[in-house]
Amino acid sequence: MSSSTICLALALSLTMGVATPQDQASNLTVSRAWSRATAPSAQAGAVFLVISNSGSHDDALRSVAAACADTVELHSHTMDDQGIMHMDPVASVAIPAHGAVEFKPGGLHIMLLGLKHPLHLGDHLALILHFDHAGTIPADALVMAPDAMGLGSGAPAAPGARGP
Ligand SMILES: [Cu+2]
Repeated sequence: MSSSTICLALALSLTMGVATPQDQASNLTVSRAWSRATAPSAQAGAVFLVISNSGSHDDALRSVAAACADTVELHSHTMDDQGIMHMDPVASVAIPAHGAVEFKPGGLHIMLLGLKHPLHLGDHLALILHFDHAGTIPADALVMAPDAMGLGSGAPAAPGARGP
């Protein structure tokens, strides 16, 4: 087998998200991925999701790729002294062992920059998440209404309806 053949095989397996020989891969679960519909002229969008780590090793989300955007960044939201929200790029997001991290409006989010087309209600966005240890994991984000606050609702969750 030539080295170029090996390269191609590796690239293909990475694309398909199966280049994860370690059993750590099965410890991460990406769920409840969603986004918001954008205005026709919008240049940016955001994706929210939940990453659970059932394993005993910490991992970290390093980057995300999305076919619908030129650039994808990991962002956090912080409030300054004046009560004004700011978005800040973060280099990676730690996914602690036996823990879960929720990306949600007003908090961590996956920022889509340079949208190639508007995001329409009901669209599905194909994402590929790259983790330090688990390798690549694909995700499918459902586009919700522009004012949606979570998957399956166009309104804020009812009081007491907290997830697990
Ligand atoms: Cu952002």
